[in-house]
Amino acid sequence: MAELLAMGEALIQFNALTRGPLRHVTLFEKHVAGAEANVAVCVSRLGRSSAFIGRVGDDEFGRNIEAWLRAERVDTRWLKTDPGAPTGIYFVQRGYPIPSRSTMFYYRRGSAGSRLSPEDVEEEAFKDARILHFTGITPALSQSAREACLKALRLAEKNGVLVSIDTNIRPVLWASLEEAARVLMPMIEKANFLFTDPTDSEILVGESEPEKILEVFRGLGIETVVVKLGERGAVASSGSEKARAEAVQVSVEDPIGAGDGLAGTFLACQMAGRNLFDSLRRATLVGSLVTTIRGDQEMIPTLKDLEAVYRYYYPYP
Ligand code: KDG
Repeated sequence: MAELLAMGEALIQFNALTRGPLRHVTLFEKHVAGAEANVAVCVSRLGRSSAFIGRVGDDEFGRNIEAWLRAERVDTRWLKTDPGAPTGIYFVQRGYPIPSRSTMFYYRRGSAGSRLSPEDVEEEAFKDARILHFTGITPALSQSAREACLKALRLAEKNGVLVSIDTNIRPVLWASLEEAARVLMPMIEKANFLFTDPTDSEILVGESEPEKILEVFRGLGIETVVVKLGERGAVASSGSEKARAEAVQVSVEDPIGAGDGLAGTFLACQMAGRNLFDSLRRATLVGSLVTTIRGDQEMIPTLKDLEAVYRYYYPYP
């Protein structure tokens, strides 16, 4: 049985091979992505076990996702094939209009993944799990996906499974930012691990200053809060400890997926018993590595390679 249950929509990403506005791009590269799938793969590559709860279409992209997750040793027994809708896809535009940023264009409305529903969330999955993880994307997919999240939270509580939420607010998936806050806050209050950033925190609690963000969410009773700060690294607070980690300087090809690499690495390190600082520094490092190539998952290291790259950047204990 899996230690980490990730629940959400796995997608096929078409990443522009050249930078600039998509209307001038002729070649795209295909990747498996989706925030929660990224975390499931990350945790598995770092030597912990993970499973993915979700739906894909009965089509080539659905088969691509399932085969990829299996190859990454992610347990797919809870990944359903839905013949009634296609697998969701999206395109990545790189370096335009902001040179160091990417933009996502979704083609996923009514997708199989968005039809996730409470019946897909089975109690058996929670029996031996340690952490349930989803992001603010999953409850934004549809009413049934939102209900699936609520059921998962109930089952996590009943079975003593910790809850990890990454706020990941994707404004185009919500009717309004107020709706995002109204739906997400009651879920976030049940989290044991929270990953967020200044933009999302401003929407959720009206705070964008990292120390204040830690204070506000810790004040809601969340044990461990991590604030992702992009090129500035990350800060975290847990119990009576606080930690800060700088991002390492790398050449950015595509920053999408960095936050999932960070969250997955942090959770894998915590499951391995690492302390807050060691977990945060490795997590921030993987976040930086993910930005160096196209695709969300390909640069996530194995445990052995993580330690090698860690020693390279931090040679002195
Ligand atoms: O965090 C990266 C994800 O945003 C990307 O893979 C696509 O899951 C995705 C989404 O819904 O935005």
